[in-house]
Amino acid sequence: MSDRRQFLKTAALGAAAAALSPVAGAAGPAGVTARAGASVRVASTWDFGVAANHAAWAILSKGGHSLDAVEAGARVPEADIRNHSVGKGGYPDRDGHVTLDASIMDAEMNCGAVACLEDIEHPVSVARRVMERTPHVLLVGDGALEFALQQGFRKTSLLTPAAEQAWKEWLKTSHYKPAINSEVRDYGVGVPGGRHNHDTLGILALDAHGKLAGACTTSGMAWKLHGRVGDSPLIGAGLYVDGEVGAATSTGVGEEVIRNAGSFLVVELMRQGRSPAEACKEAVLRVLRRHPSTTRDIQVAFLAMNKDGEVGACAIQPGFSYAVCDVKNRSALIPSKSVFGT
Ligand code: SD4
Repeated sequence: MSDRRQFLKTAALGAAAAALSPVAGAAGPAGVTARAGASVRVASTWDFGVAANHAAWAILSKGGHSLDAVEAGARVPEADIRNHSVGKGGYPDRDGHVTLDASIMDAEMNCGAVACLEDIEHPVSVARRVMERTPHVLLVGDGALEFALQQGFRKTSLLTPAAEQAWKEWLKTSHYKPAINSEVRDYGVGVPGGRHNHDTLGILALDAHGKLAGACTTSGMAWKLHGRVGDSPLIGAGLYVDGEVGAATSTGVGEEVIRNAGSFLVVELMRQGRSPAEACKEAVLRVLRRHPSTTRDIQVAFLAMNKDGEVGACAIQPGFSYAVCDVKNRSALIPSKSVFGT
């Protein structure tokens, strides 16, 4: 834990300046020249976003497309069984089912999503197939599974022994109590505390062709009611991309993001001239203002990137961090500003 804190601190010091502003006339990676004023860059939510960014950067750095990059990035935590909030290894719902939500969107309003998908390890890739191979945007439950199998995805059990054990522990009390920033305490440190809530990988990228894309993937809230769908697969809530303006994604308690159309709001605020950080802050304040008594004790955070590659974020509570990767710094992990804290 202390190593992680130290890393976060030093990475932030070294990276903040480079990562947060666009590089004027940036030379793109691998000989591809980026649009003047734009920065080829990928940003992801939470500390597990660092590894996701590396996978995305492997594509962006060769001049590849942002849509491929965000899909590749999202697949990293989806396959990591130590991560109990995304993909395989995610904590199940109240009935013991691991149900996954994911979405993907490009700069031209093409988008696809799946919700409450079971037995498929990479929901983000199914979401992309929905986008590219159907006339629809969102498939749910059994229909999404049937579609995934038709598309050649293989069925696999998502409930790992560790997640099953945690669920059985929870069943002893069956007391659902969301905890703030559970992954900060839970992920990678083997401490069972904080497992009563979940979070999400949201990833945004700008490629050397000047194109934005985003993806969002999660196993949703632990111990949720079967069939509960959060913000992550809902275009405009957990993810929104407008190639003329910017992209946004969210993490935290999805219900609050849905009722405020959070990611759409962040993009619209950027359209009105706000920076990514300002837009995220205003969206967080909107969540807080609407329901002050219920939202002050939960976590909701937004991460945004504008069309020039400038990145910003804001959260209700301290503890949210986001990872930024670009040509200058591949592993920056930046503590987000928050309303109740730094
Ligand atoms: C959701 N935002 O499903 C996602 C992840 C989560 O608490 O559960 N956050 O609401």
